[in-house]
Amino acid sequence: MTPRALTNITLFCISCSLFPLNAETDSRPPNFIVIFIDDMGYGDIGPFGSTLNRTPNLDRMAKEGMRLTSFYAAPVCTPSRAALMTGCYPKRVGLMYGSWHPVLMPGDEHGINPDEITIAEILKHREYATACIGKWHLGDQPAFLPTNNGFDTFYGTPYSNDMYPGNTGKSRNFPPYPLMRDEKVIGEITDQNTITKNLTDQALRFIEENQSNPFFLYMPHVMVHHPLHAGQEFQGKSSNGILGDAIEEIDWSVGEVFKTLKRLEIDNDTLVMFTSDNGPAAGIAGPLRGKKGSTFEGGMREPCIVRWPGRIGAGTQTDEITSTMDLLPTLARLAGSSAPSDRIIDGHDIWPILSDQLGARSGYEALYYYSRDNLNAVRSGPWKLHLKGDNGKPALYQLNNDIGETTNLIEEHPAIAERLAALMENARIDLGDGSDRPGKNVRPIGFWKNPKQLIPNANGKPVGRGDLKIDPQMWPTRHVVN
Ligand SMILES: [Ca+2]
Repeated sequence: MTPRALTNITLFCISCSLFPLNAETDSRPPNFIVIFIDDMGYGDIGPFGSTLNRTPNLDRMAKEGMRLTSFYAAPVCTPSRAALMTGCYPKRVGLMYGSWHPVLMPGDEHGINPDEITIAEILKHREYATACIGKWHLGDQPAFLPTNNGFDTFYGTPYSNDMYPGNTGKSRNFPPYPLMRDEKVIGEITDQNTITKNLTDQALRFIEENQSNPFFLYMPHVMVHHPLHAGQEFQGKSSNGILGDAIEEIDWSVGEVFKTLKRLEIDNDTLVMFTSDNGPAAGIAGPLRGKKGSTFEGGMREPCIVRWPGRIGAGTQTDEITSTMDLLPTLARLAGSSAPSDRIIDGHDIWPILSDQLGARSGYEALYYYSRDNLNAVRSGPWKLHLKGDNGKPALYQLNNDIGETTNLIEEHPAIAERLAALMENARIDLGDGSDRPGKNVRPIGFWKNPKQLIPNANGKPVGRGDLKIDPQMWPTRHVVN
């Protein structure tokens, strides 16, 4: 951690101590478990209407907790994880893109700026034990790894499971797929069939070891990103091919987490959130239009369930606009802390919504849909203006009546379209749009000089960069870490 980041944390922790703990956190602040699935769609699990995949543990979780039906992430992996960790739009923290690919690649010179304050850092300063068990994907150089960004421990993979030697598409020349503990490569993953089970075992062990102190377990599963795999007990068991097998194994994993919490009698002390990092790649978005990578709803609206017995009403749901960016301010508040006040945080404390307080409303006057560095759409209340709607032309959708974005109402409601267009202009000034509109409130991305792959390629050549041309102007400022 850099001295500047330490100072920032010290400053806001001094300020937290001026405030008494919330009633919610009276004696012991709650544990937090965030289960973040890769590439799972809005329609891929039972509580969100799937009849293809059997998800009994998630069905029960939804019956015992709250379903969030307008919960948003970013359209692809790296930006989505950046938003969750920092409480900010990926564009604000420079992570809307990898250096030469839509996401960070092995040995990328970019990563999360260590000066950003992550949710793990905030909880660490409230004496939480913190672990990241699964796929990180916010940079694989030393300063960018979880253990330098608020996590006591990291077990898992630094980036996506399709970045392995067998995937030769576009002459990528990927090195072996690393398995890491903290900052060390402890092996190469050659058999992805065991990955969900392995991560689950590690997570259960962490819960067990930290049962008597507050903990934050961030569990970004490697599945169900392609190549899809499932453990032997799940292979061929679903009616939906290998995707169904992999989803049913994820559901099993969720069930094991709850079993462990109950056995250790900390179920009532633990808030568990389950969601996905972007729309479906292989799965389905249910009633939504578009899939992974899209700024239609299917690319960014996620299935989301939050459960905390006795604190969050059983069988409740909300359609208020919420997002991965809300985790940081919400978990910080529940832990008796608060979001940093020395910088812009885009997320909102959604505890009033989760606890079903009368009249609790979304904090988003506008929610922005970025694809890479391009501002494509905005949502305000039920209305969404998509600049690249039908036939690539601007379209206005009323999502409460038309969740599938089928009917363009721009002719019927010009004043609403104009109001939303003005909101988009605010975002262009603040966050930017394309390389000619850099945005006045974007912060530097982390930059590591002369990055090294965690495992060199056997043929001695680096990872292939493909043919994507990216304008370096996209990052107006960089924080050189080394
Ligand atoms: Ca993903």
